[in-house]
Amino acid sequence: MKTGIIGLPQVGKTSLFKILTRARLDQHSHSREAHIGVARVPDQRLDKLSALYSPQKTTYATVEYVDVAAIGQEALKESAYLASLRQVDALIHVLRAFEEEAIPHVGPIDPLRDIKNVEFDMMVSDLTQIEKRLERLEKDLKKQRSTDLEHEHALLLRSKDALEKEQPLRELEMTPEEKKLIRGFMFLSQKPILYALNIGESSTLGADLDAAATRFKLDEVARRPNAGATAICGKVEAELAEMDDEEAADFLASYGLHESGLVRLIRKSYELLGLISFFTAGEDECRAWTVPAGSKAPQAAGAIHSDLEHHFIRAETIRWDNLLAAGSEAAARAKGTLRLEGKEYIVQDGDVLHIRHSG
Ligand SMILES: Nc1nc2c(ncn2[C@@H]2O[C@H](COP(=O)(O)OP(=O)(O)OP(=O)(O)O)[C@@H](O)[C@H]2O)c(=O)[nH]1
Ligand SMILES: [Mg+2]
Repeated sequence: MKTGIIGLPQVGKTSLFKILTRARLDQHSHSREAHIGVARVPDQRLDKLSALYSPQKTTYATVEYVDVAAIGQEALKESAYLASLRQVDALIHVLRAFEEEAIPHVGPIDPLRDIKNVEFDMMVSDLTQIEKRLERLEKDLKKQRSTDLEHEHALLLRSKDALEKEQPLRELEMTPEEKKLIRGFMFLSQKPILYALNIGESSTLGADLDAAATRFKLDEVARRPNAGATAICGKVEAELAEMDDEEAADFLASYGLHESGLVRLIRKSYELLGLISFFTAGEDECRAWTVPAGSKAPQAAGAIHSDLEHHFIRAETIRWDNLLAAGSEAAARAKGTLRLEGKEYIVQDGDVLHIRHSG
């Protein structure tokens, strides 16, 4: 699962990517080639489990980010650019919301205008692709009727209709079969999107971050299907990235923050991908595992090891906070908060699982 970092020129995409992934990039590289990096998903639940077990190793979930070059009508006509953008599963749209004379921007600071413009360009790109495909399909359908082709044709017409009304495809309701039918097109406007306001530094940053979406009028777009909004301050995050944990905590407190905007952004982009975490806890390792929301217990077991999925019998299951409250698995079993779940159990975010298997 990859999340692409997109946005207009010079809005802070690469800065955000570097802080997210702690990657060192060549400052002068301006190639269209995308940079890929991995970020750890911070998780206080896992930290607390680790404090209980003192394992040799603590392993966090991860998300992959891709820093794609600035988006625009011209870039979207380049096949290499389009290809790297289409490949991602979700988008973070970085929006210029900081004031800085020295760094040019297209007109005054107006994130909602930027959202609309970038959205429009992505929809035009999808529409072009749909029109090309429809032309072919209609030729083929004249030669030979087939239900598959007819379904595709109907769905593409519906998509075209939406796009012509300036409705991105992520807002269109589709059955899982329909989604599968058009998955191959990797439409840009179909990808879930997180709007990330890059706001300026201030002494009241905590309150400013919380108020940013409303201040910049993003509440409405953030409520739409498969969309969300968050705010960060790239400048402060860059400074935080250089500090050790204690220093960072003091620094955050001085801004009235208890967690960095970056932590929130990572968590939101993880949710946007439709992912949840479950844990395994023991003295060797405490670990967060990633599965799509709605996964059943054997599928979760399979995330750990495919053998565990094939030989799955049951999962000893307890919510992370109930385990902490009990103090140990044995105590939880005695209290009755540790349950045995079978093959149909839908794993919940924050479950601690112990897989029983016959392998
Ligand atoms: N004041 C301020 N400057 C920032 C912030 N974030 C980034 N910048 C500056 O903005 C300039 C562009 O930052 P980049 O991260 O390279 O932006 P980009 O979106 O990757 O730019 P392109 O890839 O060229 O489109 C740099 O000079 C950064 O130092 C911020 O939060 N506040
Ligand atoms: Mg860049």
